[in-house]
Amino acid sequence: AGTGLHIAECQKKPEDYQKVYNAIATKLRDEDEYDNYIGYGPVLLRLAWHVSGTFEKKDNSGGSFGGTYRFKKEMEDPSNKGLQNGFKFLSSIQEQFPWISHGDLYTLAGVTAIQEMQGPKIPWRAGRVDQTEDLTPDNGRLPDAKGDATYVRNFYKRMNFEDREVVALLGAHSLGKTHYENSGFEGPWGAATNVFSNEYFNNLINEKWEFVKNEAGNMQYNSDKGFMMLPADMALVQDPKYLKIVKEFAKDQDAFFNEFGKAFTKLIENGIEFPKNIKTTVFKTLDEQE
Ligand code: ZEM
Repeated sequence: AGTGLHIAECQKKPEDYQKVYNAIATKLRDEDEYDNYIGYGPVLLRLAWHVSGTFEKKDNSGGSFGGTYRFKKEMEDPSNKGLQNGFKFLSSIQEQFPWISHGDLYTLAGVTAIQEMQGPKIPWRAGRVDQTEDLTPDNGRLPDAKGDATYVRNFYKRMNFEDREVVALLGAHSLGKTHYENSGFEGPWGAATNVFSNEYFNNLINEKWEFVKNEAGNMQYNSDKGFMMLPADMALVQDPKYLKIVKEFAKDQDAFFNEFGKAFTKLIENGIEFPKNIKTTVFKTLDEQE
């Protein structure tokens, strides 16, 4: 069902959102033992991507605006397995700042995670408005890890992304790991699982990959250093147009950070119209405030 125009509304000031940022960032530091000391950064980033990645441009349904992840159907989407940990992490933040909408909270948490893991600055705008449960998108809108290059390219057309943006967004896979219990895949993509970098692109082209059946019966690429790639990751080296961009980002971290920042902002704002009175906020990291 079409859901019409999504126009952002916002009464708060940038300082109010910086307070939310700081509360999330402080909790990230305090609860650093999560997932064998990876911390909550990666799972919060994945949550922000999945609440946004349901967007369908044809009828402007899904996406981050309505905060519908909080409803059972979306939270229990098999594609969202494991993200409940991010949701639980945010429940105390939601209690502390009851005025923030769910869509604003999820996307702001993703921005906080990226910046606190030393990633690029992500300009952020407030004003998403909670929608009712009937507007929760159906399951099945998030991408399949088994997809090839044609699948990945086609998938991201639904959200208006082109090759360079897609390759940049997938660079987030240098963070965190896959877990059997969530996705049927296992292992990290690289060594630095909670520091934002272009390691993913270097590993894609430099590691020796072997395509093997894992213990859950799924095919994944493993390297002798203990890293992994999903079939959808390997699509980026199998397709010549993607490969060219992978090579560029492997050499040039600034180019990657720059493209990732733009693409991520687009991802979390897809389908939303922001009136002129809503200012863009660039948050200070905790380090910058010390
Ligand atoms: Zn992911 N992703 N992703 N991704 N992702 C996983 C984990 C993480 C795909 C995918 O199948 C999977 C983007 C795009 C795509 C992150 C960020 C972003 C996992 C493992 C899978 C299977 C889940 C598990 O087992 O816990 C596919 C097919 C994608 C596109 C084609 C984009 C875009 C992202 C952000 C911009 C992150 C940070 C993780 C790690 C989560 C964690 O808990 O460690």
